[in-house]
Amino acid sequence: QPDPFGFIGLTYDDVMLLPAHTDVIPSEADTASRLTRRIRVHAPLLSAAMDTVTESRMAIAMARQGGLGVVHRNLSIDDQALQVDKVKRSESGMITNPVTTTPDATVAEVDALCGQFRVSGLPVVEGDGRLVGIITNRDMRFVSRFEAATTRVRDVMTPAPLITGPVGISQEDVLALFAQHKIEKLPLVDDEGRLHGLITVKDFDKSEQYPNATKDEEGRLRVAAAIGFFGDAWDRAGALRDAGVDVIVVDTANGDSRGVLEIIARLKGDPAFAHIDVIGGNVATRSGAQALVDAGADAVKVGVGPGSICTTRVVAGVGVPQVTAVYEAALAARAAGVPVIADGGLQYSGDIAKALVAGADTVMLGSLLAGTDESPGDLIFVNGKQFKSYRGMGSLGALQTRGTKTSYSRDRYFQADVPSDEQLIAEGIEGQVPYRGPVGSVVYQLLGGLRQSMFYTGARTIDELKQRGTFVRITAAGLKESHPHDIQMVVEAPNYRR
Ligand code: RVP
Repeated sequence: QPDPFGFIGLTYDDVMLLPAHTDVIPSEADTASRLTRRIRVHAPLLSAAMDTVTESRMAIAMARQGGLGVVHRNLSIDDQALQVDKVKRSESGMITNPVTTTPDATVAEVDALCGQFRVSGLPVVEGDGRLVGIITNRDMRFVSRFEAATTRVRDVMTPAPLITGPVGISQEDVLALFAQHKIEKLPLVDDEGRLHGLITVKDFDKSEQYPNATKDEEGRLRVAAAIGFFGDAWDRAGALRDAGVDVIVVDTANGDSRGVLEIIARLKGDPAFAHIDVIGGNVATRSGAQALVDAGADAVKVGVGPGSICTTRVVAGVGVPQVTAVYEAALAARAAGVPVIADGGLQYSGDIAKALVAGADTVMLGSLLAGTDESPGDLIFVNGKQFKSYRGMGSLGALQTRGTKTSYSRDRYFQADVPSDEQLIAEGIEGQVPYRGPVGSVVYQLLGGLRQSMFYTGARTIDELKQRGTFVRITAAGLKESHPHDIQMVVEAPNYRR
């Protein structure tokens, strides 16, 4: 590089979007965008693969809102696959592989399964898969907790013959059966009476409630999950595939490295993974993005050091301010038709449009979502105010072995070989963020902010925003002017916190 200091890195607070002539009002703006080569989303938002951000509850909420959740990998393979499974079963046109019970199971066991999968009842099948009854809340209501451990399903279930439908039944016929028989669950059976699926009234209601949800061809919510490249990563990918994952994210702090590129190429070359899109990351340069594209990635994730909990830029002195990183990466990715994900560093809704204009197609959020009801972890009370824990996956807490579980975030920072906890080099911190209520209202504000950006720049679609959007660089004085100033805030705004 002839003049290393001529190349300036800019981030969100260094730039603003220029207003432009507009014929669009915010409510007309369409926020749909490309997530990967094959998948589109109505909301260009992903929840981060972090153990204080995304497990099944967050992934379900994000997909319902039109975005996508990436289940973190600081879990055993089985636990992570279970999280994916929960999302795939949560809401669908038809549940193809419903959780079932047997006549000999106890009511207590059914109760536990219902809690685990957040369902209100289970079909009852014999060993050969024949449907012999159904057990729901209604059947269990009068079994006391004391009796539940000894009461058998066969004694309280609603026994066959039940109202059932044939495999391949139409939506209209399903609705007619629900209405005619006042039932809430319709098991689908074949000619021999074997269970092949289940349709619930709740899922029909949800489809109306969340028309923009991110769904697969079968009407199930989509979900992504993170893997590494080291140790049992290949087994993890297989288990996630078997659980029905839609997208695998090869999730590391330095995507332009041999192990990462190899596992992406291997996944893309294996017919058993042909239906799954693979996201690679993270990178922060044009050549890094090119390497991921060449390895076959279906989307490139960008961000080295912008995260609110990240200390990579101070510990290692490495990184690129995020707007420049996204811009540079997009130069390589766009030419190949590969979408870009801007990961980390977003503080306000306005940063979403800045990321998209810089070259991203979607953004990934950690701190903005960590304070919601759907993130893992309990509320913390400090001086009467409510918070939730949020920590970097490179923080000591996340890197250290927890209980009997190995910490998988070590290989995210290429420290899988470090023999003891004392020798770990952290690249993140642990903290807490203000409680923000349900994800639905946070996403509403974020998308609302994005629609305002689209109105100000005259963009009806995200494509138009990316084409029309232009930046102006600002100074520290400009940034100060941008925020509320010379006033003491007395009322909290839903979309602004200092
Ligand atoms: P933020 O939204 O600014 O909180 O950033 C979230 C992102 O930060 C994650 O998606 C991930 O890329 C990155 N991260 C996670 N852990 C760490 C770390 O410990 N350094 N960084």
